[in-house]
Amino acid sequence: MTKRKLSMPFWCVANPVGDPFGPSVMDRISSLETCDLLCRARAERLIDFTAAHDDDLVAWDPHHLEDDLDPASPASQTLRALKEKLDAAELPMIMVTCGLHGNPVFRNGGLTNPNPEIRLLAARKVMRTIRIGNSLGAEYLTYWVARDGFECQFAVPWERSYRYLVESLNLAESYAKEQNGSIRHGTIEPKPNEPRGEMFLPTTGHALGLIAQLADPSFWGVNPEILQHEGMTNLTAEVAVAMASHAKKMFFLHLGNQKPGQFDNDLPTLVGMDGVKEIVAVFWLLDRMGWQGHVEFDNHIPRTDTAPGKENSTRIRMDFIRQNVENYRMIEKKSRDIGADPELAKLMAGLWDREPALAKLLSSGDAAGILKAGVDYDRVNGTGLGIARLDQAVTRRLLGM
Ligand code: GLO
Ligand code: MG
Repeated sequence: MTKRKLSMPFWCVANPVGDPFGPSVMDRISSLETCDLLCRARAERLIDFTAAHDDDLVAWDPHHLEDDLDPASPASQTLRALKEKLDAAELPMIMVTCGLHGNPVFRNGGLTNPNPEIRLLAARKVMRTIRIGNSLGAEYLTYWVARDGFECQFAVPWERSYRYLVESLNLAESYAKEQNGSIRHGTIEPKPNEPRGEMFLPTTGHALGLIAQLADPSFWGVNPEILQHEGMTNLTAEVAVAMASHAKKMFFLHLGNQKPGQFDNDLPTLVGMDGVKEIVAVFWLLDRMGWQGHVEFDNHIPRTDTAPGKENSTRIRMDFIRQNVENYRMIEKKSRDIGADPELAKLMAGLWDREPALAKLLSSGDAAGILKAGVDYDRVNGTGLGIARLDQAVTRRLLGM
């Protein structure tokens, strides 16, 4: 099986890592400096792609909403310099996403903001992001639900909010097609809460449900963020990725680590209290399902591991990229070893591959045949399954024993 392709976004590497209780520790770096670090990671063959918010690349000036169309603007100049660096390093920008969470004007939402003036600003910012993405060769436009949400339920025009979401995503899709550039698909990234108390697309299931209401569902897919976003409300990543991948809607995924039920931990891959078994299971099942997409890291350096100063700024950030990749490759190896293990395969077959003729009959939908088939209820009901033995055998391999 080939190694999965990996993407490291600008925002993860540039993040100077503050939290709501304390300021950033790391020195801030510019988009061109971030690009240099990513190009180094490409030269070391760590990553295959990168991704960015519009804001990670160039500042947004609400008084010049189409500054990217002026070749002499600072934004255009920076974008050209970034493109040169990425091209020289052979590092494709695979995804762009519009930051609708940072600028304070979007504090009550972007696409669903009840104020049409702010929705107009959001629409123009998304359109500019599409043009920026095309200029850099991006394939995907991602919509993360961000501040489209609420804290007070009576402050939401419920009969309009999902319409606003549908209209805005339809506009993004039709504008992307009209531009006829490199962006060919959109993805929706759900999240239950943070930065808002509640968000309009809390889970992968909600995002898939919304896609069915859009003008061109074939344009849209999802990029669940695991283990973080589903895990924050104690849902399991396995279910999210299996359902999205079964629907052929999981174009890529976001990866990091999370203790279930907590705030958005955004810990690097495999780092932290929990999640080893779950994440190995995710990639084991995605291999079983034949999922072909790429993995994009979405996490940040733990604040404990940051330090100020120029030399730290480069070394710690490069180490962060390396650790994410090394840890992902550990998961990839372990999940594939588990998938290829003959003893486990036998235990699984014992659970799944009983009565093949009957399984075939049920799949056929042949109602008359199904009505005629017999089952020995007492025998079936009188047999325990031994699932704990299978689980123990997996755990033994995870612990390397
Ligand atoms: C935050 C999200 C965020 C998005 C990014 C891309 O919780 O994971 O990082 O992935 O804005 O749209
Ligand atoms: Mg994410």
